[in-house]
Amino acid sequence: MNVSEAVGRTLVERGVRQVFGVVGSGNFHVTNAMIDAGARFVAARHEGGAATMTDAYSRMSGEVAVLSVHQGCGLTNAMTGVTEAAKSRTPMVVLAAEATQPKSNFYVDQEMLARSVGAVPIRVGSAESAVSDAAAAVDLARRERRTVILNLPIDVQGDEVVDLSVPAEALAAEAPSPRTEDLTRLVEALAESQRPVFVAGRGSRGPGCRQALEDLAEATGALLATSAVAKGLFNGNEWYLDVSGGFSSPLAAELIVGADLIVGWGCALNMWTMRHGRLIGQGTRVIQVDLDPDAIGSQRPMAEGVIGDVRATARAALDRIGEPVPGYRSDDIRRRIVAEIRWRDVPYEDDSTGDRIDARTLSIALDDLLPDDRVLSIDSGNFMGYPSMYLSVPDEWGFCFTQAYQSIGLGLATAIGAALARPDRLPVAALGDGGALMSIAEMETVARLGLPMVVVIYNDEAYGAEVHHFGPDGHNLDIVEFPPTDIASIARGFGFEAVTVREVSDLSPVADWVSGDRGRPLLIDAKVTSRASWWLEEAFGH
Ligand SMILES: Cc1ncc(C[n+]2csc(CCOP(=O)(O)OP(=O)(O)O)c2C)c(N)n1
Repeated sequence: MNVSEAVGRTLVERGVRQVFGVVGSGNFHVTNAMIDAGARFVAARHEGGAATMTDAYSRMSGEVAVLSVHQGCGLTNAMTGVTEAAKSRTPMVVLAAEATQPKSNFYVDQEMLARSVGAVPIRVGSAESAVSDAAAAVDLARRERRTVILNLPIDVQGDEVVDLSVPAEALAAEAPSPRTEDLTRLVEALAESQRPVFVAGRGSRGPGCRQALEDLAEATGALLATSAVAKGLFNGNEWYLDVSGGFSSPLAAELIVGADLIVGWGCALNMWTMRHGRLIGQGTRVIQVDLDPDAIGSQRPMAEGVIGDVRATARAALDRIGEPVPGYRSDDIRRRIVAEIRWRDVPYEDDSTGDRIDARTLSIALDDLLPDDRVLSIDSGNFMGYPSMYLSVPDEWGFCFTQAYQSIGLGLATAIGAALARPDRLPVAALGDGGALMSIAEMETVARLGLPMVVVIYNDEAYGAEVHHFGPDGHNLDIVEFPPTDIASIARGFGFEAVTVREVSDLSPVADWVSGDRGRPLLIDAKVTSRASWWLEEAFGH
């Protein structure tokens, strides 16, 4: 067996079941070796798409997936998606063929590329180390939640591997228990607080975290919220305020600002989640519980830290808490949450024109039409809050938010990866026309895979975020506005069913599609009215 075959086989033996990629000469054999060993391969039409599919699949399945790319240009094409994954600490492996001779056309310094975006480079050094290098890439990704780039030099790929025995897996160290003094500080703060709010982030998506946090919140009278990436985590809990941040409904924002203690659980409490700090009231104490010491205070300098695993820390705190107290929970607040917490219950002035539909009205209508058991993926842009706020999701595995790099164009590939990770749910992709056209090649992938996906385009025929950023200052907007594009016709060309929507009544084919066999994906080209969204206004200039 040669190095390519041994590396492919080892990755699968280490637990990889899903590979995405674009195949060229340098990754042909290794990809086939993975398929021969039992992995499923999905060909994307652009490495950027493949990278984000791998990221979304890993996030929504909890497995380490692999992205397979050609040397040099295959990897550079993938780098935006790889950067998003690395910033999000997505455990995945980028299997990159590598030209090591600088005179090769395909040569770039792939190790430096990896480091520049926060991914971890590993190189398959020789035939002797090939198996252990491949195993180490999966172990590191899983153990430390890192995006690993496994470089596979062309000049070692054909060498004979003699010893195929795979080393034992280096297991993750036990999650650290919080230090006694930190735990005491947390417990005392909870005991002193009259109005605690828990904000759960990415680090709370793990097994048992929800229950541990709900139990502690119950005992301390805390209200519950999440960052956007953990949206849905506390669904069904009557004290869940939904997302903290730009997407917070007015009631959620009011109650978070009114807290006297905010505890971030595996949550950086960044500018989005805390609206640049405006969701933190005067004198509110802020505590962050996080495995990563570097996360403490990185976004909120005044935050106190507890280094520890979310579940273990919440459980340990509960053991020390005395009698349950009502805290922030009252009948009045319960009634208000029922009546006001959902965005669709917040009154708004519908600015639909008959020719164009208000994005809020569109989103509410879709929320009613589409089955609840869905996995929703969101691209970036001015529109992004509407699907995030008005379309409900069943739980934290029903919302895939690849926004750590704030790149447009990742939403469609996100939806493909999420769809494959959660085949039991209806995949929904919500995109702007700009992000959709940037990534449109992957519509072929959706159709080829026969995914029963709904793709919704919030089409304002512009880079709306830029229009609303620069428009108010009177700048010439020609460079960010576009003539109409008939995206429904383009989608039909790829094999979608498609509908153009200008008013709610145009959505009736969506109901037919939902009740039909969903044999082909559905694209909704919604011509929306456009207004500056407050969640982006907050970010302008950053
Ligand atoms: C890769 C990338 N290029 C450029 C930008 C800057 N940018 C942010 S939003 C946006 C416009 C997005 O347009 P669209 O997808 O139509 O959504 P809209 O803002 O109109 O709702 C652009 C160009 C970016 N974030 N990412």
